[in-house]
Amino acid sequence: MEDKNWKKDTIFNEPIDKIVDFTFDEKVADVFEDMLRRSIPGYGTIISIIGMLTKYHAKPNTNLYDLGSSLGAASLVMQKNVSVPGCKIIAVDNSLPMINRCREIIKNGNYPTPIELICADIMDVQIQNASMVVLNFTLQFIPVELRSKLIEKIYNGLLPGGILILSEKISFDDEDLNKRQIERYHNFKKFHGYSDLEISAKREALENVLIPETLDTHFSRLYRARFNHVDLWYQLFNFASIIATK
Ligand code: GEK
Repeated sequence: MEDKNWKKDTIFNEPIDKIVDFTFDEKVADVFEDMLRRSIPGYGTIISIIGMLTKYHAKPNTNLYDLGSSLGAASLVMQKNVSVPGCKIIAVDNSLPMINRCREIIKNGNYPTPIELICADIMDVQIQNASMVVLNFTLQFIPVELRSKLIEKIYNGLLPGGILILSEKISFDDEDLNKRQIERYHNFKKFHGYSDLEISAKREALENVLIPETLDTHFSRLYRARFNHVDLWYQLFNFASIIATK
């Protein structure tokens, strides 16, 4: 784990009478770097591989999308690694606190590829002329019945040979395996300083908001959308990332 001075996530540290559904508000945006690194196994690795993939897949004069961009970690690593001219990074999030903090974070970067920030629902954003699209732990927050529509829109907006990087929290059909992976994941969180109380409160708050699906469901949806290759490149416990190529 990197040793940075991020503000510590203590959002679920106190007993709360009634847990309300998780939202991406000001309080969350304020501690989000710390939260992601202590809550997503391998988050730092995934971000750095998004950078590596950018180097070899970004095509000149195309758009690179970061959908559900939060504080712009994926956008920034793409910006640093684009090695061709005429690209634009389009970062979209529907949380204004996230977009506002992201604007502060990206403002000092001195790179030739611009980042355009858009505060909008990713369901409403047009995808066009894209050589790369990143959905890094965002699809899981989209209502299940809208997910195929979004994946099809991304497919249509990608150029031939373009890639979608899809990272998700996943579930398993095998109940025992599912339980074991969740237990390992909770131990991961404990290992990184979250208490049992924080872990169970966060779990409850996310229950109606973050809906994980199995890898099979993701693969079928991506093939149905006509992606040529769907490759699992990363899995750690119940977190996974896929590269789908048009
Ligand atoms: C990262 N990708 O650091 N439209 C736009 N944004 C949305 C929507 C929507 N319909 N639903 C949720 N979001 C980032 C991490 S976090 C993952 C992504 C997590 C946004 C939401 O506001 C939040 O910023 C982001 O998706 C999910 O690489 O919190 O587990």
